[in-house]
Amino acid sequence: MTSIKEQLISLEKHAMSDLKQIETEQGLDEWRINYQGRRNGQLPKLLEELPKLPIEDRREVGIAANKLRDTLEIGYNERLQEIKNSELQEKLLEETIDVSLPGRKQTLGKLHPTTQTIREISSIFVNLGYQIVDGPEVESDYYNFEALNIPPDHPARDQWDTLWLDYNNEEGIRPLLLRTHTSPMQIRTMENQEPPIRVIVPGRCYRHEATDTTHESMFFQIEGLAVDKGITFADLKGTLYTFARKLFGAERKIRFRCDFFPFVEPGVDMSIDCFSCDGIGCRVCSNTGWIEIMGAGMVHPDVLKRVGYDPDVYTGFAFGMGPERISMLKHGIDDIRHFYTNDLRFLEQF
Ligand code: YSA
Repeated sequence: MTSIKEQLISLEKHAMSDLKQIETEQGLDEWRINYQGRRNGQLPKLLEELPKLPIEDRREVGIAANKLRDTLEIGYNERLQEIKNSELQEKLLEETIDVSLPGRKQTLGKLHPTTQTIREISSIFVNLGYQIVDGPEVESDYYNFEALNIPPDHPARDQWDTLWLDYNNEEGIRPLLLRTHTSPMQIRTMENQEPPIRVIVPGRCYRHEATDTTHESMFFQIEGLAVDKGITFADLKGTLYTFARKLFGAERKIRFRCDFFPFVEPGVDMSIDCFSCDGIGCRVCSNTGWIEIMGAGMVHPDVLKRVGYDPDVYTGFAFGMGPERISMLKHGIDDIRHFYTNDLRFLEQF
């Protein structure tokens, strides 16, 4: 039978070899209970044999047993520290940031193509001395039609299919509508200031349209108005020539043809020679060689009178264009509905 001393040596060997295999704090606690646990721990169990030894051996075995207890305790603490360190190491590794990875790309927003066109057009007029003004989208019948020489039942109202508002006007306020064009701002501007006037009015308009490739029920217009002493049709032509060449290129030819708008006299539509085919005729210009870009004219004397200006003293010109249509021409966009369907494949191209 092996002596207690030999058993202590063997116990130490096993305990220390087991200790090396332990990877967790829980495993370490189990190890401690196995070797040192008060009730069934291997060391206390072995020491139960101590009183049975001859008296002269007890002291020596007692010293060896105490030494082993210290060894196990030191081993336990060292291993605990190692485990804690390796857990920390793992945690640090988990939290490590790989600075060699490329940064996350920030997607920058862009201006909507209509806004880009409006800004481009506006800046040309601002450089010509025009101010940008804003006006209400909900208008009265008076400003949208009557003040512009379009009384009720005038056939010209048909051109502007109107969205009327269901508005209960107890005080007899004139009926409200969504403005069909930006021209009402001609009246509002003239009512509020004295000449000289040079303004442009970019803004939303609404028409009860069946939408198609060139018509939307909500679209933008840019109105222009210049009123002063001695303004003539030559000023209108010069201004609009300058604008069209700045926007479409210095080599563009310009054509004016008579057109009818009740609030101007004379009225014109302005076209540029097709920049796609240089006037030969192609799909962009419907084989005419010309592209119509706006309506314009000399402000009608009755309109001037209505806002309190003397038409014998003051004259002026006005114009109105659709920025989406201009954008379509510039970029070869074949359907106006692309502008407002929020399709990123379209929007990201601008
Ligand atoms: C004319 C003479 C002036 O002295 C001043 C302004 C004007 C323009 C006038 N108020 C007007 O609204 N004319 S318009 O009905 O021909 O529209 C002008 C432009 O708005 C068109 O050339 C087109 O570019 C755009 N537009 C009209 N209806 C549209 C539209 N764009 C998209 N969808 C629609 N439904």
